[in-house]
Amino acid sequence: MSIRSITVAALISIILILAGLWVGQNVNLLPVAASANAPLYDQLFRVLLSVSTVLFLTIFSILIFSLIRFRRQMFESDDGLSLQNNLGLEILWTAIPAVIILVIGLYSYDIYDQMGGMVPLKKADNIYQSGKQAAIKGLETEQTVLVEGDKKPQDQKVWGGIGLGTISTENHTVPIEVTAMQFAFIFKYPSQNIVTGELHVPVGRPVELRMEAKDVIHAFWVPEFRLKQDIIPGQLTLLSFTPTRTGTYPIVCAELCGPYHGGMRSQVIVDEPDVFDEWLVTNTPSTVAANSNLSIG
Ligand SMILES: [Cu+2]
Repeated sequence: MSIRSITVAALISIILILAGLWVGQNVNLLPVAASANAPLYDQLFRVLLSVSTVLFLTIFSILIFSLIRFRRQMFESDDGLSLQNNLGLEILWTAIPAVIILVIGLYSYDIYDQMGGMVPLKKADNIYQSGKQAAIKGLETEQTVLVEGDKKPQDQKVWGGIGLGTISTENHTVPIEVTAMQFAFIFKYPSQNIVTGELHVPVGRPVELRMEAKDVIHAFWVPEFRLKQDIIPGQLTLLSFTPTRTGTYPIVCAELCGPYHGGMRSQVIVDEPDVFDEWLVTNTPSTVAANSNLSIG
């Protein structure tokens, strides 16, 4: 190889990598990010998009260049050169994808781990249960706490389970029980005894979903939260998130669960904490409200 062709190859590589980085940073294919978990996911997505862009441009440039440069010339009828075996080239085109896949695999694992995906379900459920107890207790003792002033209980829990990795421990969690069935999601606020078809959550406060299915496998997916978790009959699953942006976002069933799967949708309404508290109070059944009409925060 001549110095000239090495220089040209190096220049083209630099341009391709810069183009990949530019696309990764500037092309946004994702919906708005509305949970504390989202930036982690988006970071991974940007890296994947950059790598894919470089590969796409490289492969298609070589393909199109070869189609034009090595095309059959007019009046040319004999076979092309018989070229076989280039060990160096074969090692190169095996090694490069192997390294790329290894790096992407390790990086994805790291992101999944940071999201709390590697924490065993049992441990995550213990966390949910203590959060639920705290919420119910909070309901009973809210008045006492108010009298005592701003003595905020310190939360020292260890977080786990999908989504839990990005949850802050400063606030009380909002425990919610989710039941999935053909073809609806039902949300229950255990401390308030509210049952509803659409999910209401406060912005900035950690939410924990404890999910079970009545019939077949479903999946709870909110694209704006960048989180998805299966809901399985007879097998409890958990999902945690902290909403960071008020608004109404779609909840989509992401597991083919029957003929009306495509219609299995709901919405999550992320409210300011005071609006959410008001919603809780307004919707608490009268028997519970008689005991206390205060929020689970
Ligand atoms: Cu479903």
